[in-house]
Amino acid sequence: MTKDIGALKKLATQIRLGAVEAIQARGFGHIGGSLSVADTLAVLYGAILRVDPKNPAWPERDKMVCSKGHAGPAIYAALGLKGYFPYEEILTLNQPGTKFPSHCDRKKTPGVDMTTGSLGQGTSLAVGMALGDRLKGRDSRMYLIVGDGELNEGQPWEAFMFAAAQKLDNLTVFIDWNKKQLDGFVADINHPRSFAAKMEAFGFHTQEVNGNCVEAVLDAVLACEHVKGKPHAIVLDTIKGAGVKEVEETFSNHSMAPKPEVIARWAQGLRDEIKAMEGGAFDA
Ligand SMILES: Cc1ncc(C[n+]2csc(CCOP(=O)(O)OP(=O)(O)O)c2C)c(N)n1
Ligand SMILES: [Mg+2]
Repeated sequence: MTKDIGALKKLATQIRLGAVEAIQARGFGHIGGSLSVADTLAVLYGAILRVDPKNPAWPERDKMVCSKGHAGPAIYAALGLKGYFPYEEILTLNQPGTKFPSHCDRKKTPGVDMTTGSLGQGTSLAVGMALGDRLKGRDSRMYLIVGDGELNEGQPWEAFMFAAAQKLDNLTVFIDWNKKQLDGFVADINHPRSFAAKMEAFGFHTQEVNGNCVEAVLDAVLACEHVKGKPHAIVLDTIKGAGVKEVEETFSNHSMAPKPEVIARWAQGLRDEIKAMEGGAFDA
């Protein structure tokens, strides 16, 4: 665990590389929404989560639910780097018999706390898990990641209202505001207006930060520790595809099947970036 910003930046790039390599091995995958959350995953797995990779089911652990379950490739990279399983296994992404399906599955992957993929549902599950931890008297925190397009669904808003009514201050919701969903811009499909204003109105302690800056995300997560009696919302202002310029600049970057030589170039670019960085969250 580290609060060293350089180490967390490196970890975020390693997570990006893992997601890209896993998708490269399969030939296609959900690249845009995997890359946009890499910085948040680096902060969580590098600096925040009290977890034990040798004992993934430790009841007192902090939990992480990625309700936008299609970001599996980034989650698997983070878990592999954290030591839940040999990192190279993520290269079996979405192959028959794999432990790493395209969407997160808690019965298949050590370290995945909840099965997700049917958008909206992970929110209620995470809120229920956070309430369960409180009822059991556990000192565990729940970190929930939702997509901005996912918030087209009604279910998250029921869950958020309930979380605030229950004063679930052990819950932090990240909204990955990457401005795009599967088939276009969120603002063109079902304009959400301000997520921050909505979460505030729902009774959340709310912050909006640059979600592709590990320092900003870390500060926001740490600030939550000082606010009691309310659940927390962190709106992550991100870029879909963040960290791989050609993906950022591709309009349809939700799921991509790049030519082998193209994705090999993206992976090499990330490897070069990592090589140029000092230290690392898990190198210490
Ligand atoms: C209930 C449900 N409807 C539709 C889908 C298909 N689907 C998968 S990802 C996606 C778009 C999600 O957009 P967003 O939440 O913004 O994700 P991100 O931009 O982070 O990839 C859709 C419609 C689904 N998985 N679940
Ligand atoms: Mg989105």
